[in-house]
Amino acid sequence: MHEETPKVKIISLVIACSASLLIFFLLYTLSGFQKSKYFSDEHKAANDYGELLRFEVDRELNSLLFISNGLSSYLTVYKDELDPEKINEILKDLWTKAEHVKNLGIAVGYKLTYVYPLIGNEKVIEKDFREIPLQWKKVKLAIDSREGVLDGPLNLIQGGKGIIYRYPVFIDDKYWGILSTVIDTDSFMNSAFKRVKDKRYTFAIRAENKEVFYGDPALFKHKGIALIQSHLPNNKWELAIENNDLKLPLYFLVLDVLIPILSLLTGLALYYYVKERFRLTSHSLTDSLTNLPNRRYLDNKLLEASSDASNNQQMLAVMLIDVDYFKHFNDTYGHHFGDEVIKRVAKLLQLKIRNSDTLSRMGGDEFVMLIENLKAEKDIILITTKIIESFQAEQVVLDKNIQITVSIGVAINSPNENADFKALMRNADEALYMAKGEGRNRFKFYAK
Ligand code: GH3
Ligand code: MG
Repeated sequence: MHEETPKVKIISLVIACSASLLIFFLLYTLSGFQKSKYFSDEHKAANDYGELLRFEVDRELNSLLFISNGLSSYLTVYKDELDPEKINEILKDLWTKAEHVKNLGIAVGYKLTYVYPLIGNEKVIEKDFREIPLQWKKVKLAIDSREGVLDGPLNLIQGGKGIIYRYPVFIDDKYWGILSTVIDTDSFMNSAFKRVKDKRYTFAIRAENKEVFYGDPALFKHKGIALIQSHLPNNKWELAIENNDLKLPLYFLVLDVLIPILSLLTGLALYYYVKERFRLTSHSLTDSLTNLPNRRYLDNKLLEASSDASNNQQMLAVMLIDVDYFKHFNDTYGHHFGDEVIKRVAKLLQLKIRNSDTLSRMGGDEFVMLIENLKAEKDIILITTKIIESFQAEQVVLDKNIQITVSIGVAINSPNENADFKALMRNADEALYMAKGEGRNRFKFYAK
């Protein structure tokens, strides 16, 4: 394993990309969740405001509806002594006290008999409701249902717009007539909402026939508006409320930009971090000159191998291989040349190992070959002979023909004794010393 192999790059890239994407989706989902919470809170605020408006409409209307109740009671109680003058007096009194009322009318049967004030309303006097198709429907509904009916806003016969409250009067269970309270739409609306005006909201109201009579009709087509229904006597109005503050706060926009940047930066940092980790781990166990396992790796491996050998009663061999007169290469051709010689030695030794063997560089010109599960001593003789032989041919290193030889010290752990890797290393070193002493370019077995 060496630094910056394509494999390491790909693994680092995959880890970094996955983490980057994960962070992106996580942050994106979180921010989306926050956004929808923000919108839902704002929408709820608009809804609450709508409820307040509806309450104000109901409140303002109730006081007007009671006029009819009172008048109806009067007519029922004094049914036998009704006189036009008294009725007009009562209408005047009620009209003076009431706010937003354009006029009050009483139809005896179906014809409007009394109207107060008369001035400006002369046109309607003596009108028969059955001959006013636009109004008859609601008048009939009031009579049939025996309940008050709110009609409008609608165009009035006498001109202008108004909301009309019709209240049927039944005396002795027989239809007697109808009371009309004509309400000035603008005055009513302005009064109803004067206490609850709020610049943060825009609203509009439409009647049952979908005609918008208050506010901007386009509001009903806007997205994200709150819709509230106001239930009136036999009528329904619909309120559309828009939250003017419903603009995404700046920090959401900043987040939209920051999230991809943050995810990318995390990915990038992770890429270099993972690559560095790979480099460090591979470095800590690998010799950087030859890419062979280093002494640290070997120490662990020896520990493992000697315990395996003891447990399974197997033979274990340690070969210490040292280049002969290596200093000479350094001294003659320089340190760099010496390095190339070490690399060549590593390569030649690598050709001689099996998959189950471990070749490592101890440092300097010294290598260790660990041979596990050795079947017989003669096998090791075969390997060492082959190694010595492989160095007999001249080598070309950096355009120089040189002769490299090695000396080998071998220590074997027999299957019936507990393997002690420290002792093995010591013995192999002793054997190597002997090989050197006997003239080099040879192998020596440790003998007790
Ligand atoms: P001997 O036959 O007794 O082994 O003689 P030698 O000259 O090989 O002596 P020895 O093994 O003791 O010397 C190893 C030398 O290798 C000592 C040191 O200067 C040199 N050396 C150690 N590490 C490196 C290295 O990484 N590169 C190079 N070029 N030289 C190194
Ligand atoms: Mg040497």
